[in-house]
Amino acid sequence: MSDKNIIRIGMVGYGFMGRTHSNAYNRLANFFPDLKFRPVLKAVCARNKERVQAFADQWGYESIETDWRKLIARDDIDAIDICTPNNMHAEIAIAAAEAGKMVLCEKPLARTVAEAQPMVDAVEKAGVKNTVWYNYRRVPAVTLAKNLIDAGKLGRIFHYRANFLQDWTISPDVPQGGESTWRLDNDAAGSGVTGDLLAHCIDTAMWLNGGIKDVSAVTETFVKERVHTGTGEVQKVGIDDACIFHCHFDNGSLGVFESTRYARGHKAAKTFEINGEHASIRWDLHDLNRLEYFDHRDESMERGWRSIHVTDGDHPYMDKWWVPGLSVGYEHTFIHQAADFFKSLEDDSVCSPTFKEAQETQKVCEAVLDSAKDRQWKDTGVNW
Ligand code: SOE
Repeated sequence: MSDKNIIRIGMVGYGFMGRTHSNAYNRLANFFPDLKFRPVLKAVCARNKERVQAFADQWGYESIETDWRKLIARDDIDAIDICTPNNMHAEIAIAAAEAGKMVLCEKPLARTVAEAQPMVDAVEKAGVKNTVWYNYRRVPAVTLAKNLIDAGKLGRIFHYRANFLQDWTISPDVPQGGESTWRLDNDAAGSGVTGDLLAHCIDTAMWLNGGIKDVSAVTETFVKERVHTGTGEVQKVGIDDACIFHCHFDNGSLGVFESTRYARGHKAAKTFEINGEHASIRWDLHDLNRLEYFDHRDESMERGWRSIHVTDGDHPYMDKWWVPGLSVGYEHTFIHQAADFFKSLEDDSVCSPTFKEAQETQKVCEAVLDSAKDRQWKDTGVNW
């Protein structure tokens, strides 16, 4: 393989998402051998030299940087992958695009719509490939749901229901700020469950069921004060701990969404159910290889919920993995997104969601937070 088929990755950040993305790059050539381009883990960047070196050694990065500007300035880097807390996304993405690098950004794109705008402008002006890691689209069963909907199997859609429930912030002793708890710090994250968890549900929902037109939401912050890891001070909590909203989709269907980090017993209960005129589908992250499907057109004696184990070779992405009946997991969703990104380089297509598409999700998140604050319905302004 010639050098021009190598995409040299420079990653910023090395937390949980840094691991998922690094794993995806490492697995890609083994499982998607037909791709023309392949990644090389050129450098990883974070402030703490010892820790970033340990990460580089563990995941196979050739070098490290402790200043992301130096990483971007390197001429042996083709693509910048951003795995930092949300408040760093914009500055890094804009600088990377201006330097002519491709940009892959962990979700959510930014903290606000306004912060996302110059990011969209920068990648579009530079004409660089870009994508946002909304990985759950790439669960084979979720992609199968998309294929069934697009094939018209459900008919007119009436209802869309989605949840993303966790329970890891119930204790008031969980601090905010810092490396592992920045998601609780409004300055770093931009919001709580809305930007972190509902953003996933909204991205999946609009991909499956089209644009969300308007929303009415409630949010709650159950723990009002927490210690900040960095300063040691007790601070007011600015994030939403829980959020529930309902909405109208452009296609006339109604949506109900709930997310919380206070649902004791739930670690990552991400689910959706869609009810159409002819058929319904539902999916649950805890059983991610399964898509449940009910078709009213079946013979009445046989009619009922079918449980499709999405592991056949002709199911989305599954020809790349094992043999029928053997499952894939969470990490594969990132490998699939990396594969789709590398494919988009080959055929000069886009790898959805692009920055521009992810900004539409940002619009819904913002309308949700505004609605909860003002206790009013809000138009999202989404253009899907
Ligand atoms: C939060 O706990 C979190 O890690 C999110 O940040 C991820 O995006 C989600 O996929 C799993 O939960």
